[in-house]
Amino acid sequence: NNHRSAVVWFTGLSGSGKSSVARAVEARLFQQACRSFVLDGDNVRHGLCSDLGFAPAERSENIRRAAEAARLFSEAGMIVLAAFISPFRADRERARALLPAGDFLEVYCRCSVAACEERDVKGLYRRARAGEIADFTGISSPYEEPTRAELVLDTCSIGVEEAARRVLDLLREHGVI
Ligand code: GGZ
Repeated sequence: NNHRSAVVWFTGLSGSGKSSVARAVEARLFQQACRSFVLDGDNVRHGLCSDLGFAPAERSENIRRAAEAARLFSEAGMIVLAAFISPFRADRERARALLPAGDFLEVYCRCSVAACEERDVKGLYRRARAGEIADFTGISSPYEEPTRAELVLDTCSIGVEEAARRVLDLLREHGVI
């Protein structure tokens, strides 16, 4: 085997690039014959967590389930790329605690609300400002910045491919690949 298992946990605002970077990392890992799997709001909130909304307690439960799923995939030998806003520090710390020390790598996709809102790829910020979406992260629901992330990516200023390269460097530094 050419890699060990790990969970790369991407956190950041909606539109900060978490899923895009995770997908780019997945493509690079695939080229190197490493087995990885992306977990994100798109594939978790439609199934495993389809009963959950965005109130704080529901986000905590969403992250708890996502982290348990990440742990299972990692036990199956995969490099898990988990991309969730995961706005609460305590929830991320609980996710970290599920894994052996060194197997959970937190990556903060750091991009200001202003910049995410400026791009507003899906028009969600506009709808949140208009009061059409309640509890919207960065607008009407908090985001607690990481204090102990293994990597900070300034996704406002660096491109997706550069960000993915840095995540692969991180995986090398930690002996995952
Ligand atoms: C934040 C919301 C909300 C609210 C819907 N707040 O950019 P997107 O659209 O594609 O990704 C966001 C996704 C967030 O799901 P997560 O499971 O990552 O959130 S958490 O970790 O906080 O549980 C966004 C969309 O869902 N979305 N309503 N109110 N994002």
